[in-house]
Amino acid sequence: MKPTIITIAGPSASGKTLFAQTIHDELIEELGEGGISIIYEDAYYRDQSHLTMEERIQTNYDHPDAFEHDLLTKHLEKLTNNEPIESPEYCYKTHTRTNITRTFAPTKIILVEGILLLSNKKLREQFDIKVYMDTPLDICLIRRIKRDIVERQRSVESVTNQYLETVRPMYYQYIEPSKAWADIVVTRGGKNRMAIEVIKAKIRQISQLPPQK
Ligand code: UZR
Ligand code: MG
Repeated sequence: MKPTIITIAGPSASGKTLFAQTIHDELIEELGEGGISIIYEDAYYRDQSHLTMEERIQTNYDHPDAFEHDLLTKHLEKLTNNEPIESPEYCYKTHTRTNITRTFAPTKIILVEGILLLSNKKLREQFDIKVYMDTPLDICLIRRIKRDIVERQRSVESVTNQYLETVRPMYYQYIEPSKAWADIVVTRGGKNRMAIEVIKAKIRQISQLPPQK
């Protein structure tokens, strides 16, 4: 059977990771070995090892060009053909790819989450189901300040500067318009229980598991 690829796109700190992780964790036992996995668009930020730290800090990480979408497209094509990939790893501290890659075997269901996945035509063609997290931007900003300080070692100053310089403008230029490509638009964030259940039910149906109440 060909893997089914489900994308979860939407603004930074909108709850994409939580949404994907929750679906994954709640289905992993039922689907068993090789059943479901997650790919992160973040892992496909470009290798910047040839740039100085100063240059790397100047990169606009909210622009489609910051990602190696061609590589991700190639990888999704391979997975669709049931072939394994060597998945890259990105380091937020050094702003570049690490030299570690992981062998990633195809699973029946593949969730792909990231901010700009619906902005790229070739990528869109790879997705069987397209979900967009339509969390209000002010909620995203609050979540992002908290998250980046705790998990990505940033200051309030650096998060708010980034927000004004790139996160907000690129949201209006690329992310928000990409919502038009979505099949399903999720409101209120990654804890939207009914949205989680709807996607889970669809996955059960695709995987030919009995429906649950
Ligand atoms: P999510 N990002 C960084 O801050 N540094 C990097 O080296 C690479 C990415 C941020 C990026 C984007 N932008 O908003 C966010 N900025 O990671 C996407 N500025 O990740 O969807 O998990 O929020
Ligand atoms: Mg995330």
